[in-house]
Amino acid sequence: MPSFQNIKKTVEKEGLIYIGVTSLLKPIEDFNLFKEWLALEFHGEMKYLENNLFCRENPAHLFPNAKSAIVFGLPYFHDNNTSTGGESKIAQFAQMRDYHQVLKEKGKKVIRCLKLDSPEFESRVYVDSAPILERSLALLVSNNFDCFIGKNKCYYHPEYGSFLLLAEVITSKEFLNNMDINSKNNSLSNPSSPCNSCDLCVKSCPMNALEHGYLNSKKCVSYWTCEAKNTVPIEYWKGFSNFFVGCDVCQLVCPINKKLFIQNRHQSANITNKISICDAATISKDSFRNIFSNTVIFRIGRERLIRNALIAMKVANHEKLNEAIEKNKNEESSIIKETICQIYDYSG
Ligand code: B12
Ligand code: SF4
Ligand code: SF4
Repeated sequence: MPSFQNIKKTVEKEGLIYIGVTSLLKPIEDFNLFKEWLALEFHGEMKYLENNLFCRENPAHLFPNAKSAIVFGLPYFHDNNTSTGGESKIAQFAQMRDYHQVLKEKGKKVIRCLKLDSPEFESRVYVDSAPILERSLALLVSNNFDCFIGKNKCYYHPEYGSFLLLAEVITSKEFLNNMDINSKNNSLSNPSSPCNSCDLCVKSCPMNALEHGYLNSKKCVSYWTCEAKNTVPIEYWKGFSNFFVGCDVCQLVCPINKKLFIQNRHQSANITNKISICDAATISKDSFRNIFSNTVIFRIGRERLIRNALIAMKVANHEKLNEAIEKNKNEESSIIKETICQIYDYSG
């Protein structure tokens, strides 16, 4: 039987952070928060989030006999230039090898470790796209840590802050459940929560997207730059002044993260795509493939990268904007064409 120590060792050998393990006997209590968020329509066009709610309520429904979850994280803070002033940037999760690939590969090694002693059990690794409330699951297994959900809605680990990408192995193996979310002391109402005397993230969000205790995706720069499939309504453009792929503002301003940045830098060897907005706005198909094929930006696609970069250039009154528009004149993409039309309508 694999001991917790063996699993933890395998996770750590892969450069990951072991967060914990839990049995899936009970539904996830935060599911109510998720339902409220959907009811407020804060998910915007991400309609897929309405599907498979029964799995979000309890990952035990992901496959027959799923019994336990092992949760781990990939620390990824690497940019000590935390200033968000100056030229618009790419958020840190998009500056490294696609974390879905990294965590899937490493998760499979955790499964191999499980299989060594218990080959009869079925185990699957999930990152991001499955119907799992990953932050809630991480919080649920973090019973012994001083972990919490910040007002910026991110999951915080005491040593790595919020710059930690999450993944989980769900397995039919049963572990003894010693986790009880009700007995925990990590909610925002906890008198010792670091967020009680702070609301820097809420105040610093360029679009006031953190509202009613939730994140309203329809206002969030990360949503518009990474998820929006078509053109971006002009009213949301001003948020592109700090980031044009993803957004790290509400994490970078956080004093807890700032304290940890001094000690920890990760993933520096994997940075593949430092690129200026101007180069992004005029990128060729070949360069796009060469530079981004292993990053999350490849999922976003060239058209939307150009869309975002043109918007960021317009908002910044960039001196090379006309040059970039000229270079895109013959682009067939309707998103790029329509964005250029919007640029002429934009008055700031
Ligand atoms: C949809 C989505 C988005 C949307 C919506 C984000 C949001 N806050 O909901 C958009 C596109 C805006 C987005 C942006 C980002 N995302 Co995103 N996203 C997701 C996804 C796919 C689902 C999230 C979801 O269910 N949202 C619904 C709302 C209701 O959930 P929530 O706000 O996270 O709150 C949940 C818990 O935190 C808890 N909760 C909330 N408040 C409170 C309060 C208390 C007191 C307690 C106890 C619990 C609690 O209950 C809720 C229900 O589970 C997850 C992957 C996954 N499958 O979980 C990644 C995920 C949340 N994203 C992630 C990342 C890295 C980002 C970005 C940093 C990327 C970037 N740099 O641009 C930003 C951060 C924005 C932010 N401040 O949250 C990571 C977060 C890691 C972490 N340490 O928290 C995840 C987990 C992906 C991963 N596998 O690592 N994302
Ligand atoms: S900035 Fe302040 S309120 Fe926001 S998550 Fe960090 S400590 Fe909490
Ligand atoms: S990711 Fe950016 S836009 Fe979204 S809530 Fe945080 S600061 Fe606001």
